[in-house]
Amino acid sequence: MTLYIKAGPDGKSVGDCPFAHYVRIVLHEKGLEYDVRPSTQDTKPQWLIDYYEGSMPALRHRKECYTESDVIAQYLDFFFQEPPLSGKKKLMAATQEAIDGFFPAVAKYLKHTPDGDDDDAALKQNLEGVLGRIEQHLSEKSGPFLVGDGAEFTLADASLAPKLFHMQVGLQKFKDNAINVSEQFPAVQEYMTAIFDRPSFKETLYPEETVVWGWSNAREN
Ligand SMILES: N[C@@H](CCC(=O)N[C@@H](CS)C(=O)NCC(=O)O)C(=O)O
Repeated sequence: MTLYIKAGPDGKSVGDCPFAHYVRIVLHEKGLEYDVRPSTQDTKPQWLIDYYEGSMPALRHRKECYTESDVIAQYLDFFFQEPPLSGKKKLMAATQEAIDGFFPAVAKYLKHTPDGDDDDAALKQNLEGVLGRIEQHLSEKSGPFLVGDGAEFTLADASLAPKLFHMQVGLQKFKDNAINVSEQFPAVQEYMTAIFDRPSFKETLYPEETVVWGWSNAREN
């Protein structure tokens, strides 16, 4: 299997894409071997541009290629069943509802400049609203994870963890920690501490500077 993902600042290292990180966590959880090919606009393969609009992450497996992180993750979970990472449909849907809109809220807030103006305050409030929903959802669990009673790690955790990491780095670097996650959202903080320590997360992680590089570029545009 070969995974094409956004490259970092040198054009060769693993880039700052939380969707690619999600897929890599799934590959790692399942103990699968794969080649990772960080790619730029100039180095991504022509077939990927011609047939898949250059979309990344893109997973090539045998003759097939899949794009969209959720599609890739579900394909991997279907094709390589151990350990199963899809919770019960109804429970997954309840979690999805709780985390819905999280990354768009993070992205809008981190991208916004100037930091601290009125629009910035509204975007911060919007993110706090979503975090409140996740806080409530996590508070109802007895186990550490997102779905059902929180006992099992699922695709929802693999997806959310990289996005929380972007939020943590971005809040610190660009927003002077205007949201104090540990005080305002203690269950989210506890979740972040636990999930960031999971081997599949740590072993597929890229440096914080890469996250800062990515958002700095986004903030210039
Ligand atoms: N909805 C897509 C989003 C993927 C995405 O936004 N990828 C970006 C980085 S986060 C990317 O690879 N950009 C570089 C490129 O397309 O060349 C997914 O879930 O896979």
